[in-house]
Amino acid sequence: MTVRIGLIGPGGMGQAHIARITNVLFGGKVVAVCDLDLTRAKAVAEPLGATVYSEGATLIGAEEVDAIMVTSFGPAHEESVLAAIEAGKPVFCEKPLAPTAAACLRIMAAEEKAGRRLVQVGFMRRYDQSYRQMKAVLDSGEIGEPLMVHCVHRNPTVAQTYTADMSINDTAIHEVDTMRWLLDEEFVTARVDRPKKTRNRFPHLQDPLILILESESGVRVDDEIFVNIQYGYDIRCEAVAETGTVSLADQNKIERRDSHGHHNEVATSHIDRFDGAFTTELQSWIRSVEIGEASGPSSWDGYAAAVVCDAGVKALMGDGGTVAIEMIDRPAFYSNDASVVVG
Ligand code: ISE
Repeated sequence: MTVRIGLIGPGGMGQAHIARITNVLFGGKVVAVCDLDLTRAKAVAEPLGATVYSEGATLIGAEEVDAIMVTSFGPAHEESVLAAIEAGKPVFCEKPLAPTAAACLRIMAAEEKAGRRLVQVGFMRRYDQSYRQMKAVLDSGEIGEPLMVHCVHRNPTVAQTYTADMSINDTAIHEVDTMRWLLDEEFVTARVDRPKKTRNRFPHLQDPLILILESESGVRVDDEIFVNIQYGYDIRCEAVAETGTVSLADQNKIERRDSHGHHNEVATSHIDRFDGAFTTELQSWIRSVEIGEASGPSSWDGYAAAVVCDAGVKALMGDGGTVAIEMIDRPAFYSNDASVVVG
């Protein structure tokens, strides 16, 4: 069976997903594309022979579409995801599931009413080989209990439209999800430290910043977010446990030695750095649609990340104090969420 996919919002991420589905993955085909900008929708759809839609609801209802991908602007996600659930169609939604916890709760309520999991959220780091190996080491217990995790998330630069809160709810949200998954527990407090600001790029940003999270059992996670570091896309993570540490190894693809010295390549973007993770993530989603069994990050994960990010944004905008994170108990409907990769 070929899963016939309708994609809403063919911006940079959407186009990268389309290229991957078309050129790399098996079992899926993009048959419909929707964008308010019809010129862009046509430019993306034509080479695929896909149908162009200007209304998300019409694409979602189309008989030719089996499953939906939502890669539009975050605030537009809720409407599309709710419509897909209403139509009983599986939906892959890029992060964030929705920008507020309240919107994520509405999605969870709709999915629960539908009676089966239909939503997978695009937290691709769970599919990254190195993070998966880190998790296997921690889960084995061989280096004891994790006590601290030091994370670094650096982007070369961001657009002028990137607002101050996005350092948390668009960028740090990846560590929020990955750390919940890695440690298998929730966070209870958030705090933000504000180092000296870079002179590069925008005064409206606190760049860099350090988000500090504490988990239920007291594990301390610090996350350096620096979105205008200039030199490349650099992701680091070290977990410190009772009798050892485990960290992401350098992701460089080549090492060069010459008369100028010893150089490594640095990734340039998330699409580059997480290439393998995106491939596994989307292949896994297509497979889950084929077999009718949703897996991977769920609406609950989307909600939990949104709650932590809301607290992080409050801490960033506040006076430097610690903000309590309060979330609902995990509903039984989501208790069997597997962090497994299908296929
Ligand atoms: C972007 O939306 C992503 O998802 C990237 O992974 C992240 O590094 C970047 O900061 C975000 O803006």
